[in-house]
Amino acid sequence: MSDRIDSDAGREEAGRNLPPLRLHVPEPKFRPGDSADFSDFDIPPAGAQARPDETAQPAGMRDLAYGLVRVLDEEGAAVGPWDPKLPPEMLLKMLRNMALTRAFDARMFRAQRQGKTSFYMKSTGEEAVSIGAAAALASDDMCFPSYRQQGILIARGWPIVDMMNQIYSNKGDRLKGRQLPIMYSARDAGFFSISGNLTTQYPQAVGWAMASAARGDTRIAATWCGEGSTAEGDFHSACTFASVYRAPVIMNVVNNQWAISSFSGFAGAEATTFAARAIGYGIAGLRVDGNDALAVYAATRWAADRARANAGPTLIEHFTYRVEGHSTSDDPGAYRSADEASHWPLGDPIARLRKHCIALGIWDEERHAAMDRELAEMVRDAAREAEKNGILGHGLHHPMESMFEDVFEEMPWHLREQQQKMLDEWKAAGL
Ligand SMILES: Cc1ncc(C[n+]2csc(CCOP(=O)(O)OP(=O)(O)O)c2C)c(N)n1
Ligand SMILES: [Mg+2]
Repeated sequence: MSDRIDSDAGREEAGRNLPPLRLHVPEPKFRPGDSADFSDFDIPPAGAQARPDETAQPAGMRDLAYGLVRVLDEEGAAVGPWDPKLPPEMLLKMLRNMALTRAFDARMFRAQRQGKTSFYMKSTGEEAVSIGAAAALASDDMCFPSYRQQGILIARGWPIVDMMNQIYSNKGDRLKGRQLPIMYSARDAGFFSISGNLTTQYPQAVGWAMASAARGDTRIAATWCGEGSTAEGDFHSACTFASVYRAPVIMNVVNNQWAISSFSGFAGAEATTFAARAIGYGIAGLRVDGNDALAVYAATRWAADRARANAGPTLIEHFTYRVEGHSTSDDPGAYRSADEASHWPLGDPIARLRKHCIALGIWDEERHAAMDRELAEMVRDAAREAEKNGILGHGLHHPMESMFEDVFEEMPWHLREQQQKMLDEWKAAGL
């Protein structure tokens, strides 16, 4: 009792000379009108990071959570211990899948502007994150993506017409217009239904991975969220479960610097890296150049091998940049410098892999230009095909009354009543 009185008195005494408490409110370095300058970024040269054994203890690899695993150097050469030494056909496949993802994004963005769909989200500048990972995972590993990993579906050969049908919410949409455009779900592609509620996929992925291990299966799970989403509680509970049970899961944080209009500082980037979140949980943490498809591949492969060896989960931060707006509903010109994308020091992921392929003598500018033309035509043809099934506002959607179906095996009386009421009201309104 007397101790408490003493310490209270001491605080009152000291308080007279203390400055008022205040909060630190992060502020991005550049705002509209500023010219962006990233010259103070600490970017280690390609090949500089050590590559520990896949089964190494997390405590021995802390540096990797603060560095940047990079394979492609400025000249387009693949260097250092993380070079995955991929065969030419695989490099070209990854290059093509990244270019296809970009062509798909361009077409669907335009479709939204033309009023054919209500919503779209591009992944421009972040294509290496999903394409590099998809190439490194086994085709039956289970993916729990966020809304910016459409590249995984593309890399797994999912029909782009099917993706477009979902975006158009038309009669060809397997999800019957019940999901926001781009919130795909493709069980056969090992692509879990995307949820708009940020980071819910994290505990789901860890739970799936735990179930896979509990059954003695060999498949692992991988999940993705944005850097802003790491502020969600779900991120942290997922890390705890993954760490405790050494779940066979890869947890990817795509640090594209922005969470709609909030810069990464609001999720903690001023204090430390996102990969360093792993350290507190005793999880292996890798920080990777997310615009280097080979680094993404190598890190994912390392983490997948680790998970398959029962050596535990890995948290990978992909350091990248969101080149376009958050979604078609966003105007980044209102909150960030227009300069940022062009000054981004880690370049463009497609241009970097193209340069590598050209340096290897397996590719050239002419073939690349021809491929871009071919992919644009392919995407245009697919869009025409999908549009035959309907576009926004043209009535070619699943019957409205079907919205009451598929929740219960047998529709309960109150839903049947509501369904009938809706149909009666429409009839009365002459619809
Ligand atoms: C639980 C929850 N909170 C807020 C939102 C609104 N919201 C949608 S996307 C987004 C930003 C997410 O940013 P980040 O995690 O960095 O991913 P990015 O969009 O950059 O890929 C926010 C705040 C939401 N969908 N769900
Ligand atoms: Mg982000």
